[in-house]
Amino acid sequence: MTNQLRLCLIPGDGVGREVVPVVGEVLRAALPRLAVVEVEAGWETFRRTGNALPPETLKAARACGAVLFGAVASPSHPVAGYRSPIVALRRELDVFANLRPLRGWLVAGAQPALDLLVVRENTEGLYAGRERREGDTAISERVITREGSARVARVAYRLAAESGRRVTVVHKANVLRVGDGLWREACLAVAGEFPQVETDEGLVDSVAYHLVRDPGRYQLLLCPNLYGDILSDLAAALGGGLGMAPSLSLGFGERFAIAEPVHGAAPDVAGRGIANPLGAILSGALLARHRWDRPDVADAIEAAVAHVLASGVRTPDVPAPVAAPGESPVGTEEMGRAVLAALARQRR
Ligand code: GGG
Repeated sequence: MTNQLRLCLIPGDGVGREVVPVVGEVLRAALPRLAVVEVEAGWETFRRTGNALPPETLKAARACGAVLFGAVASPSHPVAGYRSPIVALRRELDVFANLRPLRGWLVAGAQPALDLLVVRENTEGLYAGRERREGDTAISERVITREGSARVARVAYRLAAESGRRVTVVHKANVLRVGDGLWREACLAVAGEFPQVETDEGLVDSVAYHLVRDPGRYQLLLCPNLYGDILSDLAAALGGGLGMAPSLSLGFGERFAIAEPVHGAAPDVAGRGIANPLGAILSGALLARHRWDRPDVADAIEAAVAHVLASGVRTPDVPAPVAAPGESPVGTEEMGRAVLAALARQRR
C-alpha cells in the first residue's frame, strides 16, 4: 500500500513506558489506518541484551520514517559498550532540526502570553560527542559547521515564513567569537534568503532573562544545540511544566522524524501511573503536522488537549488552580481517556 502511514513506537525507559502506549491509542483513534510497530531501546534494553539500540529497532525506525520515542535514562558515569540510544538514533537518522513549540496552557502558573517555537540544532555543538580526559583536565570540543548551521536555519526560516513568526538568532558571539561567530554568520546568511521574515538576534543569557520577564517577547528562537536545550526547558516551565512540552526532530526533506516529549525517564515518578502523557501526545500531534502533512489531525489533538486542561483535568505535576484547590489529579491512563473522549466529541 503506497500511502500507508507508519509509526514506530519506542517506549524506552521509566515513564516512557507509561506515556507511549497512551499516544499510540490517541494516534490510532485520530488516524484509524495508521500501521504501528513497537520496538525496544534504552538502558534496560542494554542491561538485558548488551545493546541499547538493537539493529532491529534501527531497521524498524528507518522503515516507518516516523518514530515516537518515550524517554531514556542513561547513567551519568561511563559504562563500557553503552551509548545513549536516543542520541545515536538522532544521529543515525540525521534528524538535525529539533522543533519545540511552547505555549502557555490554561493551567495554574502558566504565562498565557507564551507562544514560542524553539528550533534547536540537534547534531552538532557540545553534543557532537567529542569529549576526552587528559589526566585531571576534561576537554569537550564544540563543533559548529556552516552547513550544519545553515540547514537548521533553513528549516526555522521556512516555518517562520509559513507561520508569520519573527526569528531571533541566539548566540554568544561576543565571547565565543569563532564558534558562535560562524553560527551567527551562517544563520544571518540564510535570513537573506527569506526577506519576508523579520530577523533579530540575542545573546543567550540576555534571551533567558527577557524570556522570564516578558514571555511574549519572542516568537521563534533559532539556537545552537546546548542553548536550545536549556532555553526550551526554561520556556516549558513558563508554559505549564515539562510534562506538557513536546518536541519533534526532523531530517532532510522530512523523510525521517522522531517525536519525543521533552521530559526524561523521571525515575522518581516511574511505575506509579501518574506521569503526564500530554507532552508525548502533543509530540504525536507534531508528527501529524510535520511528517504526515495532516494539520487537521494535529489541530484536533491540540484542541482536545486544550479542552481537557480547560475543564480542570490535570495530572499531579500540574499545580491545582487557586479556584479548585481540593480537586484531585488524575493518573496517566485517565488523562489519556479524557483526551480520547474530547477527540470523539469533536467528531460528533
Ligand atoms: N524524551 C527525552 C529524554 O528522554 N530526555 C532525556 C535524555 O535525552 N537523556 C539522554 C540519555 O539519557 O541518554
